[in-house]
Amino acid sequence: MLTVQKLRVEYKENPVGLDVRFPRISWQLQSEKRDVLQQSYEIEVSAEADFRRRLWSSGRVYSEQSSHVELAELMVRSRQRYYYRVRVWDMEDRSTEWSETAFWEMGLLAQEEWQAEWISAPLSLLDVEAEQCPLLRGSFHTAAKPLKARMYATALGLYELELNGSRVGDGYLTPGWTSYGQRLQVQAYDITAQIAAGENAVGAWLGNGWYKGNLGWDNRRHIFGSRTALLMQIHLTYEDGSEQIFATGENWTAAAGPILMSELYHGESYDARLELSGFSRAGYDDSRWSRVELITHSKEMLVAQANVPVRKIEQIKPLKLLKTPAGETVLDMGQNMVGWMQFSLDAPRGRQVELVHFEVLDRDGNVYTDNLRGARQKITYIAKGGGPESYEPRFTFQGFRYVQLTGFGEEPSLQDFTGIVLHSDMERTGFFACSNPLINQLQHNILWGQKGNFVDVPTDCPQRDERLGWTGDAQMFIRTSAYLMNVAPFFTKWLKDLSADQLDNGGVPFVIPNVLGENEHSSSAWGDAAVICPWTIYQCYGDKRILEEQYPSMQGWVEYIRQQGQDEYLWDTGFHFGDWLGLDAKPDSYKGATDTALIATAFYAYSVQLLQKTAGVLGRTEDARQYSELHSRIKEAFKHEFITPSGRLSVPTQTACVLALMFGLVEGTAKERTTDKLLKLLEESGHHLTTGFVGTPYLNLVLSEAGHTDAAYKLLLQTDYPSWLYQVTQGATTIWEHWDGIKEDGSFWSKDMNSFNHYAYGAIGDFLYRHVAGIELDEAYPGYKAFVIKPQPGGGLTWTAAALETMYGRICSEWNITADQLEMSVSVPPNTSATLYLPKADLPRVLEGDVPLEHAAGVHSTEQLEHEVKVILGSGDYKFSYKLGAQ
Ligand code: RAM
Repeated sequence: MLTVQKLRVEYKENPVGLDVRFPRISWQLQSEKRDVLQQSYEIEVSAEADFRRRLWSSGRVYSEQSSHVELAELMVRSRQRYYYRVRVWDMEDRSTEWSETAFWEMGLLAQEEWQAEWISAPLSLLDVEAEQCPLLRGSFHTAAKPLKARMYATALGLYELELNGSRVGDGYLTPGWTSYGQRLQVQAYDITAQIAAGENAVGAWLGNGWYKGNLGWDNRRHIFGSRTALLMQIHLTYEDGSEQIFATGENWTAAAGPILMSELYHGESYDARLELSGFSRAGYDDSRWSRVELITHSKEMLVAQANVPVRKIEQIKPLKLLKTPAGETVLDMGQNMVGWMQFSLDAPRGRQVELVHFEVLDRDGNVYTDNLRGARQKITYIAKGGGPESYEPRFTFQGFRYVQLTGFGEEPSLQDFTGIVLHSDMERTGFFACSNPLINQLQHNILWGQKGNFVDVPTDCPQRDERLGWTGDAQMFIRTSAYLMNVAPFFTKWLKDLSADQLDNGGVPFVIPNVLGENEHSSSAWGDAAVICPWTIYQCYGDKRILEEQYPSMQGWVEYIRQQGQDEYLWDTGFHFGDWLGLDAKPDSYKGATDTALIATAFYAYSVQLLQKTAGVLGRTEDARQYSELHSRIKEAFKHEFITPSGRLSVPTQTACVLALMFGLVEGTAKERTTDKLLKLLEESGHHLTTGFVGTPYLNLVLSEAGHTDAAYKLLLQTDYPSWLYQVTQGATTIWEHWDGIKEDGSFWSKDMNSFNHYAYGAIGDFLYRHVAGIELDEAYPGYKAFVIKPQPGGGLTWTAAALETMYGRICSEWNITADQLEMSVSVPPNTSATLYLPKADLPRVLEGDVPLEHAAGVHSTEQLEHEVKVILGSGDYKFSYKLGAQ
């Protein structure tokens, strides 16, 4: 039975509040059968769930497309809900039933629809010096219970809303972080169930967040603005079709709340004695509250939330309570996590407790907070007394494994503490395990690096006074991140901010949103995020729209580079971070030894190549032609500048070799010599890497692509410094910023740049999925419409099991070696096909189930290659087995 499943609009299940004018629909097929392809589809859209009246129908469309089908003919209306369903036909012309009905709902599409005004608490109410946070309140009357009620809200700063005493929505750190001057997100909430007939009340908490709070390492604040404010509007629709709007305005009231201080880096101070309980309930007496002030602030930059919300994703209970040699009381969460602590206590009124969050104990086992630099990561809570009470913060988050407790008494109970993990609620898509437990821990650490640093924007780290959207780090990790989770909405949003913050001359700020100022922009390998990120999302999700939307930004970046030097084809000017934190750096420098002109020119070539491909995909033939020519010239210039006439790469570092190979800048003899040089350099360093941020992500890939998988495994499996597994053997639960964050003698690399949760080196995840498990894209069929499975067993691994949830469904690749026998399980989702390479296989000896390979259903073709058998597969679940050949 063929069925249509998992209906999505703009990657989301039944979203409310979209502002995408031409929403795109995706679905998946499910079938027990093999070799299933979609021959045609039909989509129906209706304003009613029972499809009594159709608003639009696609008719039967003969196409295999089942993701991102754009509804280009539907004229969407503000606040309208659209129900839709899909059916498809297979190649035998059999149709499915209609899918279950799904829906999406538009948000407020026009600025004129906003009746709400920006409201703010009078500053005189607050201890401004201390950054006290205000509460706001408004109430309204409804004659009857509405049929439908929606709330649209945003803030300057962060907000949390309550309606009639309960929280609105389950998103945190709303409205999220964008380039606030140009883009400010609005969240939409279905509040129908929360609205009562009669009196209703709305309460709001406001916090500083990214808008107004501390950002960056030099203690800057008020970067986007100096005053928090709320904008909120409720639309009520009654049974008779009439409507009522209730919005923020002058009749709202304000008061100082119990939050005495709240900062992303520093934590929160909360005096529970100042709670105004019941303030968001009807009938609350706010006669002692003050009138709000109306703020003049534009509404032009309002946009709907594009990303998935930050939510509470999981809970962690502390592993143990430690008493440090210095006498400190410390909780060990067992995992370097990002979020906050929830705790309860039974204490007399006025008792103050404190929690200081930090990542590692020092070599003596004491509290260590130096690497947090200026970030205090501290929660202060003053009890109201009178029975057990509990608390968790609102407008901050911490990066930590340990929590130092003060004021909880000698023996606090572990029961009273829970770690709440917060991050953007991205669907988990990738799963990887193998026979080596250290690699599995590495994979775990990569995943947790992503969790902790995908809190609405891709950050470098989540703990110190930084946590910024470093473009380089994002670019290095994006491919790995797209294996682990669905990151398409996440990067769609962030790239819009990148475009928004890009300079007029095409330069790309070091961090997005840009909080470092006008002059901090355009390092090679960092700015290239403008091109690499959209291209990667396109490849991994088949999302052509992101290329359309980012094209001016991608092109802007390339054209910027073009203007930089004397020579249009070489980038040998300006500031670059270089191979950041490379181990071949000079003492006291963060910049690895690789010539920055080589790095810059190599990335220039790569970005131009991707831009050329993008132009091709978008049908911009003339651009494609021009960029292809530019690419050849850059390649020529690279050769002229960095390769000697006899084919030797003139910059003898691991990273230089890696980039030249990865970006196809060396050919023939030069390619051979560069590969040999890389192997030699590795040998000289005892099969250890010296690469930094720029070289590391590609190191293992180029080795295995050049046929030296054994060398790649050797690097992967090293357990002494410097290596991925060194940190694992040191007990890491996330990826470190430095190869030697903690040295063998237990001392630290440094105190000012030593994050223990920095995902950049986690880019090795790419190698695990792509080469160890072998799940690889077919560039010509983006989104895994067709893909490759080419596992490369080695490194003493006896089995690997990996899976990837794609737009079409789940791809699986599992291999298992026992004695001289290899077994492989492979899943190919319906409506896709795969090219499988069975390593060391002898065609006549390969079975699928108990049938000879060539006779198995779903197998389209087979071919014996020198070291492997190549199989073209239609959809289905397969089990291959064979005796390993001698090759
Ligand atoms: C550090 C960041 C980041 C890196 C830049 C260059 O401050 O942590 O990881 O990209 O520097």
